Amino acid sequence: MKRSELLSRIFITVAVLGAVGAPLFVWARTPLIHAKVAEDGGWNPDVIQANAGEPLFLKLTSDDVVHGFAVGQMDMQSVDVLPGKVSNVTLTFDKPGIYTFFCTRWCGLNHWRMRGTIEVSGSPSDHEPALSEAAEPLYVTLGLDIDAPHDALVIPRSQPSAISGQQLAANLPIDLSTDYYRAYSPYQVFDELPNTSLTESQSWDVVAYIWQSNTTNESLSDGQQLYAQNCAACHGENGAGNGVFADDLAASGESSMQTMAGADQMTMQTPVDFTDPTRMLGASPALLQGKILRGGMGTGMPMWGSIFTEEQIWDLIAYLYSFQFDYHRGEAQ
Ligand code: HEC
Ligand SMILES: [Cu+2]
Repeated sequence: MKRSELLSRIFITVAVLGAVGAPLFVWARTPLIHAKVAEDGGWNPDVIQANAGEPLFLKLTSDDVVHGFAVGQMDMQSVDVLPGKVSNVTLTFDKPGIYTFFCTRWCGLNHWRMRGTIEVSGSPSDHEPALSEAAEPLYVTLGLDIDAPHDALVIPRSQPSAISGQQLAANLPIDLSTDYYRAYSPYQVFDELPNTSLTESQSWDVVAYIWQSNTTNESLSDGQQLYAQNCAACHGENGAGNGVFADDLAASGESSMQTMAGADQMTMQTPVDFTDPTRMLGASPALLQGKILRGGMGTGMPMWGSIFTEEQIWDLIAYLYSFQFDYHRGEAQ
């Protein structure tokens, strides 16, 4: 056998071994990610590197209670992370960017703080825009101060009915467009309705109809699901601000929550009561979107901008208004 032949044979063997071995090697090298409740440190490690277009292998285990794992703004099934077991996850990211991974099980008062990031480096060849280069949020475009009080000065005496509003609106020059709906609070719309012979309660019915026109059944039920999973523990199953964690949240005081930069001036608050018409009818969809995207910056309201897609946030908002308006979904449609 000629020397060069031998060399190339060895080379091929190594290459073949390499092809088979590399994934195994990567697998064995994949560090175990440990989950613990936020008070004990949350995810460790909490920053993970990946490359766009290449599979990322993750191994997850819990050191205390049952947690869950999902990545924000990605269409993925959440994975249970159990004590004493290892869950395997393989993810592939199309777009470079900073992704947020988060716990999906209510593991305690600070559950929502269990977040980490996946830094996905991109190949410049694909012309996909990187993640989180989303357009400027609407509240910024509109110049809204989302921290200012926004009480409605007039509230309806009974729950406004979209169905009766629909009949009343038939001959009115009203704007049903999404742009209009998103930019104004129900109270502002009520206040600006064209001067007619409508009574106050009829005017509110027309407002309810405008809101219903911008709400689909699908959006409502998606919003309801997201709400039950992510918001009810603080804001309450029925939106009344009395979730199982509401009292603990207030009692937990400032120290544990105020870790975000710039949060010093803010104080802990009780979760907003979405059934309160003064507050909710004075809030535009744009304002609610801003709050949900950005969070309260130290008030106890988490930020969700890196978790939900824009559509999911609009679904949540549609659902929040359903605590105010009578849509009579089943009967009307
Ligand atoms: C850990 C508790 C907690 C969770 C979970 C939580 N919130 Fe809140 N939320 C609060 C607190 C406290 C406030 C009041 C302080 C503030 O407005 O910043 C608040 C305020 C808000 C407001 C502001 C309303 C207004 O009139 O200004 C909106 C909107 C809101 N939450 C939506 C949500 C949605 C949607 C979810 C789920 C995706 C959610 N919240 C989950 C605690 C929570
Ligand atoms: Cu958890």
